[in-house]
Amino acid sequence: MSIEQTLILIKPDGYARRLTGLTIDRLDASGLEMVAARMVSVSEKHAREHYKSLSDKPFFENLIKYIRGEFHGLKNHQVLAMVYRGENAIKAVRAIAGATNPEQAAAGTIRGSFGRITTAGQFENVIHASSDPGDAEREVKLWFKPEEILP
Ligand code: IDP
Ligand code: MG
Repeated sequence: MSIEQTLILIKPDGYARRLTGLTIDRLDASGLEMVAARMVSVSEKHAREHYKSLSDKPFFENLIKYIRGEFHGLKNHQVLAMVYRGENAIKAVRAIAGATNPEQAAAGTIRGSFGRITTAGQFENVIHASSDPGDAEREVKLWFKPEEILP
């Protein structure tokens, strides 16, 4: 067991469909602790940096549009970014989120209950959650300054 921090984003579909409260409720019920939260207007550069490991994927350009709210009419490009901390937080939050592909995500997970694949093939899956300790460290640093995170 180790105490970890993990980055969570409420993606534009989650924001637009008013799933922010429900998502936080599920995260809080896990017993993990919210240690940072901030509404972020996601720039093109920031989006590309966040998803840089996927830049060679065929869905990359649409992924950048998706995370910047361009498919949901979000003119402020807003995303709620949060850091949760606790024992095995990375895996725990991934379990609450469910599989990447909403059609394969287990019933009762956030993505299984509320995700969808659009007719254009975009996975809209409500929430981002860091996938491993390396990603979590990089992503927490990308979205938050150290002083914005509770000690
Ligand atoms: P993750 O969000 O579960 O960690 P990643 O493989 O890191 O999944 O992909 C990042 C995001 O890119 C996904 O959450 C989803 O929105 C989108 N995505 C991933 N794979 C596909 C795909 O095959 N088609 C369309 N969109 C995808
Ligand atoms: Mg990922």
